[in-house]
Amino acid sequence: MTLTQTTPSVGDVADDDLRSWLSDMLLIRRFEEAAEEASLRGLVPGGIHPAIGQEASAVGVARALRPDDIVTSTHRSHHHALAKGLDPAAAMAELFGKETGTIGGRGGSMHLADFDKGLWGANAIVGGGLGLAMGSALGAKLQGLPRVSAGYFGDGGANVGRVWEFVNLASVWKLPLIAICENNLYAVETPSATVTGGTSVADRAAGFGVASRQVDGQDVVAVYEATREAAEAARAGEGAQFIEVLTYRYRGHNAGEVVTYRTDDEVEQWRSSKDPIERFVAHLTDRGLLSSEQLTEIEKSVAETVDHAVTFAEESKWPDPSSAGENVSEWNVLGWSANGLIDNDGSKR
Ligand SMILES: Cc1ncc(C[n+]2csc(CCOP(=O)(O)OP(=O)(O)O)c2C)c(N)n1
Ligand SMILES: [Mg+2]
Repeated sequence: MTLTQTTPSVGDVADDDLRSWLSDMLLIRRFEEAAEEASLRGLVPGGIHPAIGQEASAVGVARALRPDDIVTSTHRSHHHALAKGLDPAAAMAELFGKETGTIGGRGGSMHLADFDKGLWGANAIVGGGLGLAMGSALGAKLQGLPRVSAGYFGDGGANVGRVWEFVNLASVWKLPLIAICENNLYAVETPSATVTGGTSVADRAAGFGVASRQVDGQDVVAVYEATREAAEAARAGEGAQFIEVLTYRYRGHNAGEVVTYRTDDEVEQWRSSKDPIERFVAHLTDRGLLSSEQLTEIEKSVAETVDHAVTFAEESKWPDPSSAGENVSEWNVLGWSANGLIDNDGSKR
């Protein structure tokens, strides 16, 4: 297990691309703020889990992957989705449950997906998304496809058994899987330190025989470098990879949560000393790659995109209730029995 803490160089990334990383992180922050406001106004059925503070974890990973690589996400999904290239207006409309959403308003915040963009779904089952990524990695290996699959889960996910079943088999079968633990220190109101044995999640993963790294998740460049190294190894047939991303969510578990389990000082400490956007702005500015005019331009463009996304979502129509059964199952079955499938008319298959 290696710890990447300092900001390494990204010499081979074009200056424009680096500025677009910043643009993506700002887009995520403004999108989340707007989604949170909409949620508190009652416009988002089911509520949301904002990822404000975790922007670098999404952008550093997505930018180190190829567009046709696969990402699977968690209940806290908006940052992963936007970083993977989902259209912000369609993503916002999905949160609002509208027919113009990425999956027609049927899934909402915890089921954002766009197969064309390589987002094989957010997943509300803690630890479940990693299983989808593992299946995608197995498929790629069986079909001889060059893609890698990255599956996110949280520090809470790191304490459920299924996560380690996925990591173990991906290790044994040498699958092109990158398992990414987004350790934001809390699972709802439970501090990770009070329920997590061992020295670190990354060390725990190393015990399964996968190459494992722990990275400063508030440093987009460090996240990018760790993911690039993992993706190269996985693509080269070296087998499953693991990254523990050390990060922090500024908001409560879900929008509107009354936070009683940590202090305002703790949040302020992270925000004032480690904010991923402020750090990257400083990094680009110090290297002479970002002027204040360019930053203003990026902020303006992001604000327009998010304003448009909210207006689009609000003005879009609800899905037609009569279409509720479409795309649900090609078998149109009512359920399973011990003897096989049961059709809607009650007959067995
Ligand atoms: C199998 C399962 N158990 C419990 C829950 C309820 N639940 C939703 S989010 C969550 C905590 C997840 O914490 P973590 O994995 O650290 O992710 P974070 O919310 O910090 O991003 C829990 C227990 C669930 N969705 N699925
Ligand atoms: Mg957590």
